[in-house]
Amino acid sequence: MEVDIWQKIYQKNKEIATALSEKLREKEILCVNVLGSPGIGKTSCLIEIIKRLDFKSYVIEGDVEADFDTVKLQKLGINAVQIDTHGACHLDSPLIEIAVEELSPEKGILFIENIGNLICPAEFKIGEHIIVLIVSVTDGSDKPYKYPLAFQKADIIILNKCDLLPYVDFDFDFFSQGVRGNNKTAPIIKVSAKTGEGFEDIIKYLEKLC
Ligand SMILES: Nc1nc2c(ncn2[C@@H]2O[C@H](COP(=O)(O)OP(=O)(O)OP(=O)(O)O)[C@@H](O)[C@H]2O)c(=O)[nH]1
Ligand SMILES: [Mg+2]
Repeated sequence: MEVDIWQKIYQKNKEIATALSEKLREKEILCVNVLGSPGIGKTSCLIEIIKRLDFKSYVIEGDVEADFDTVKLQKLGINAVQIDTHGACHLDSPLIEIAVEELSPEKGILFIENIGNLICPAEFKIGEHIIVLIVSVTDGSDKPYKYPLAFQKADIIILNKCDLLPYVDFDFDFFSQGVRGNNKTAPIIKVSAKTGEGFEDIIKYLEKLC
């Protein structure tokens, strides 16, 4: 019985996500689901990406509580809305449907910063066309081995905080072997949202999809 209810929830979420993704595609909006652990620089990377993009950008910010990230983006003139889940560890497609209505995005790119977590957000489709996974050199190089699903689902992997490489033990070869064990194709792009290094390749990648 319990399994049945979960299957129904997953199925309903998937149906809404598929319809939303089609609707956004029809409006020529690329929907990007941004995954990553808490504090690895999701919002900082989004700011660096959006300021370099030629396309109109929108952000749906997901957090458990608080709206600091949305306020930060709005102060920079970025069109952003906040979803607080008040405890839930991932966003789902009915929540995104409501936020999209509030944002009323036009042709361009809609980024959705999912809840900081490497597990549940990877399990729920939310209307995205692509998944961007952001990881940080401060997380340690073993994350692809410990949290395989997020790495399997990623279309592109951004390795952030590379300015800190001289100060942390991060083994890039071990990390990339772990990524390739899960995902043969996603590009791995090294960046620093602090220095702005590395973002050109992400812009090229996204602009090709628009
Ligand atoms: N040194 C360094 N610090 C960074 C970099 N990117 C982000 N930070 C810092 O890391 C902290 C967290 O950055 P955020 O962008 O808020 O991270 P987040 O993943 O959006 O965090 P949550 O939304 O709370 O999960 C802030 O103090 C940033 O200034 C980077 O490339 N290098
Ligand atoms: Mg954030």
